[in-house]
Amino acid sequence: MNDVILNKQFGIKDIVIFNKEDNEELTFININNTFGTAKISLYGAQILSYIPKGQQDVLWLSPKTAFKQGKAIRGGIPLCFPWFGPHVTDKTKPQHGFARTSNWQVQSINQQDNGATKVVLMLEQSDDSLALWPYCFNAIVEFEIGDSLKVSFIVTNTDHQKFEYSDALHTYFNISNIDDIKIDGFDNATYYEAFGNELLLQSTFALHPGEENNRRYVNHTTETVIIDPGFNRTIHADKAGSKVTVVWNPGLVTSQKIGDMHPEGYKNFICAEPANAYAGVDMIELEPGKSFTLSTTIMVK
Ligand code: TA6
Repeated sequence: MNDVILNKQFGIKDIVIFNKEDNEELTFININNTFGTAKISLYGAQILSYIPKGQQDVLWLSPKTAFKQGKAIRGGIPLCFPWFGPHVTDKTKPQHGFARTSNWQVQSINQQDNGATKVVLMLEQSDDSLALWPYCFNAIVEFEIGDSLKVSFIVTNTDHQKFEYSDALHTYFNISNIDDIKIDGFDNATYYEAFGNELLLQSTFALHPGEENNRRYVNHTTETVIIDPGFNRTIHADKAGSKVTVVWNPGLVTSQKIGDMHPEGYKNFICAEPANAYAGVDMIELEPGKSFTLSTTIMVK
């Protein structure tokens, strides 16, 4: 994508700048407004950084991520669509769907009256997507960069038949140390362990230090709160249009198997993911012409 043309069409002087940095393959939108800075990749429609003024980054990005077409970017908020995790019947299809490895178009970028910046990106079916998922769709991601970060993912069925899909905002939160944080918002919540089938109940939230934590909380429609004394902050991640929250941290053993992060990288993030993602239980069903929105609003206090 040509960043010179994008800057002419959508750039906003001193606030919104497109560049390729030293990367030939991907194009990024850099935002610098009164509330802070942010960086969004057109590849994947993925926000990689959101730094409210005076803060550490709210999002974690792996220093080892490849930034290459065909490979998902490790960090920020990858978008999982139209399925979550491995494809249910065909394991050769890409994990977490194709949205995060597609090139999205810019639809609009505007400054809001309150000084926030709104970026709207779009994706529709292509020969590649139809080969993986045989439906016509229109997908929009709206990012609002202000005193909070709001991300909305809107899918419209533009086909003549109904379809089902899963989605998730696979958010990597930047934390000071996995051993020191606390997570609120899951007391007495029911969950499935990873891809297991047994529904379990937890009284209070406890991460297992150093081990992989991978839980899918079902019927969970409320906010996730990350209390981080090391960064002297609490992150509130509210959501709408989602009945599942996935909480994931790979721990040391799994991290060592993930090529695009440092083995110790797991210490510095926790994924808390608003989702609609449980095959047969929690899918979104859309009739032709209908739309559905999944969104999250992230605020640091
Ligand atoms: O959200 C948890 C999860 O589904 C885990 O099972 C783990 O595989 C993670 O996502 C990351 O997936 P990725 O394909 O990005 O390596």
